[in-house]
Amino acid sequence: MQSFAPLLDPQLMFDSSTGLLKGEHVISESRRLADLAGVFADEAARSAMEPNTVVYSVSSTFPVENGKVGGLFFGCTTIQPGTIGGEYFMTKGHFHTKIDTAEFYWCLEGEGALLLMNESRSCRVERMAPGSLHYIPGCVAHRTINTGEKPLIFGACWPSDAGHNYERIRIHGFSVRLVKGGDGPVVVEA
Ligand code: S6P
Ligand code: ZN
Repeated sequence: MQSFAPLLDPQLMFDSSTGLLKGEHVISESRRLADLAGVFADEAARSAMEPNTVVYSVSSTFPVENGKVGGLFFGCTTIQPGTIGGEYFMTKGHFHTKIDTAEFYWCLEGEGALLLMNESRSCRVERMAPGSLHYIPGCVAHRTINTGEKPLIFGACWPSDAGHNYERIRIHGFSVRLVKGGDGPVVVEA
């Protein structure tokens, strides 16, 4: 019988115990309260909290050069549970620099919400739960929010030429926010 090369181990693994990717070309970084000035409505509450508190971590693999057309990047984000002045822990949120590039999010663990906002500042909020798959069209800003009591973990896949434009959200924000109500998350005008 002809013999073939043995099966190779996968180049990347998701470690559900840590929420991190493991393998080559993986970079992990955390966003702490100190990095999130101006993100939450209640800035006084944010600055009164322990600045080293990790709000979210992102573990991403960049198998091709950033900006290259035709490749894909993949990242796993873990957002810790918590609130600041009644507003849930969340990501900064961004448009893509190449604004018409899309992205997929796939929720792995926890409970949360995906806030989507188009260029006319019209918003839609999708519930995230294990298994929920979210298509983020081009020209739509996206932010994720942990509305649960446990870490929210999701995978994301986006084009390697998309880039991230944080400045537009830093200046203008999203037009809505998610706050903790008596019966769960409530969408309020920002
Ligand atoms: C990248 C993708 C995610 C986010 C991550 C953190 O296009 O949307 O990996 O980078 O969830 O959010 P943010 O808004 O701080 O980049
Ligand atoms: Zn994105």
